[in-house]
Amino acid sequence: ADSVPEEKFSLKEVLITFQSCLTDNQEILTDSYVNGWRGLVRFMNSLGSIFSFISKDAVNKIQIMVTHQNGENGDKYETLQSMVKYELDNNLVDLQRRAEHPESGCRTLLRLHRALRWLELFLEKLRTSTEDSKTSVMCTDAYNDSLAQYHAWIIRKAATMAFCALPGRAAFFQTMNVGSTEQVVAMLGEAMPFISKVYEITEELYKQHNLLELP
Ligand code: 1PZ
Repeated sequence: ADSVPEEKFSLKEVLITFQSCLTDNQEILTDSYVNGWRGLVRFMNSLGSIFSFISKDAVNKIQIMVTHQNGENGDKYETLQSMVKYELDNNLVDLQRRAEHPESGCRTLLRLHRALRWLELFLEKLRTSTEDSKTSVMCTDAYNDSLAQYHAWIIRKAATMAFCALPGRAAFFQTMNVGSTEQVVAMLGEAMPFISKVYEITEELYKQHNLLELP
């Protein structure tokens, strides 16, 4: 009788989580990063079950990161920078092919990092879109310019089909639960720089250590 109603949430809170990822010395807190992804998954689930094959994979990767964070050496996973150092120093990353460490924090986070680029592109398209813009087209374009290159044909096909089921722009903005179109656009304008910053810092970190192609 006392079932808790599904709490209404706003995408604003989710996007703001990415702001709290950044420390004063430009490191990225793993915990906030993973929390940001939890929020994105919740949002995606509210769009319908057709997206569940996508959210399942994201949940799986979130879970792998949580297992690292809760493990014996969890303190080494406090920031992405400390994770990279720890896993590389201790040979915990499969560099050539997946072998002893198929679930390293580095390779798992790289998948989320690549997806964050899709998010950045998609949100920017939404922010600058007009009334007659189609969410499915914006989503597909963002995908083709980012994640698609890392996905096998069959996944690209399934993803592209799922995008066609996205609600139209007006309904999509409502699902974000931020308010009027103007408020959505303003919120995106505020949140985007943080997402871009987090993306850039991670990209640079992975580049420095030659980790951008981890299997
Ligand atoms: C709003 C609509 C949602 C669109 C989401 C766009 C991303 C489409 C990704 C489709 C791929 C899902 C199937 C799983 C693929 C995995 O093979 C890859 C590589 O991992 P590996 O096989 O190497 O372990 N996984 C990924 O690329 C991570 C995908 C995470 C997607 C998270 C989307 C978050 C959406 C937020 C919504 C606002």
